[in-house]
Amino acid sequence: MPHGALTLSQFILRQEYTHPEASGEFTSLLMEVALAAKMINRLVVRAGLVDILGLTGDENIHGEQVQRLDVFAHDTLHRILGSTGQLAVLASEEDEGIVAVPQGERVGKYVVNFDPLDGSSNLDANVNVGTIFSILPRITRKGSGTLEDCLQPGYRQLAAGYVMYGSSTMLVYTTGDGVHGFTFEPSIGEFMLSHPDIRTPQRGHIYSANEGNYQSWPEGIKRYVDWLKMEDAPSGRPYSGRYIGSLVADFHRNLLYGGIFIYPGTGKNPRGKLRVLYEGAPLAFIAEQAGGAASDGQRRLMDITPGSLHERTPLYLGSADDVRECVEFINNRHPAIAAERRAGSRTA
Ligand code: AHM
Ligand code: MG
Repeated sequence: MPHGALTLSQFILRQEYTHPEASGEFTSLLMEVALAAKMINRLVVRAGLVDILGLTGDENIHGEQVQRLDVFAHDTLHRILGSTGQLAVLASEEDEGIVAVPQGERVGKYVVNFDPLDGSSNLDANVNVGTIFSILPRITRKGSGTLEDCLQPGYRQLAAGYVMYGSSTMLVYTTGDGVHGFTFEPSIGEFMLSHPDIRTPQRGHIYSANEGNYQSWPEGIKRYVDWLKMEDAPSGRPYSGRYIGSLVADFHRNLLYGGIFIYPGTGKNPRGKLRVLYEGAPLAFIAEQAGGAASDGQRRLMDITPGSLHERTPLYLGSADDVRECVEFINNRHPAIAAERRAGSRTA
């Protein structure tokens, strides 16, 4: 169906119209996320000018203290979302504990967990970075929200999304009714619907992993990635390796083209590097809504209830067939392993 030139706010309002269960409060919360994204984008696109103009660093030209971009992103989201009156509590990668939100007369109904600027170590090289967010209903009933409100499994998410800042800045989100992508048009300051109802291919031909960690990967992952590199035209192997090292950018490319993102436990990070609450769960929700899948190797990622805010998880994320096969390798039950065993016993 042609969608014409729809802005994010027009699109969200139409969704509200066709899905009366979506409350106006919730809609405005999404709009506030978009507003914060525009403010973060404004600084991120100038990151290369830091040394010349002193936009971030220790002091700006006026002698004022200025912030690192990831701290700026955190503060912007905190300030904007915190003032909506709709939130019980926030959690952010940039803060050890939960982030309190002032409660007005009405009790805030929602919780937002976010990674304000993921991949920020890539900023100096002008590589895409992103904001990831996850919106949950609160569990506690009154007063300020608590840790319990933040520590919910991914399947309870009401919405999740990311903003990718780069050559063009995009906001991609789901409320459980498909995945929709918007491209920022700077001249009018609006996110425009550019990717309605994104579907990820059932199987891709790309794997994304930091192969520098190969030696300390679990055996199953080593075998899986070795297998992906073997020539086999019917199954589309060998796969192409593509790894930016910036989760939102790697995920976004694979969402559009198909493929699998792999970050297992390593020697340095035995439980994986990425965090359940504000990296794994929101991207898992988007992947599933686009027809893909996400797992920690044993469980559906969205079923994990983290025990702490910054809990890490192994992450296998992307096209459904690829994630399924990866999990089969991890658990020693992929048909290729059985075939290898049979071949081995014949030659023994
Ligand atoms: P960060 O939250 O400190 O920015 O780290 C997260 C980033 C992800 O964007 C990316 O997928 C991953 O770290 C890359 O890790 P590595 O450099 O170990 O490959
Ligand atoms: Mg991060």
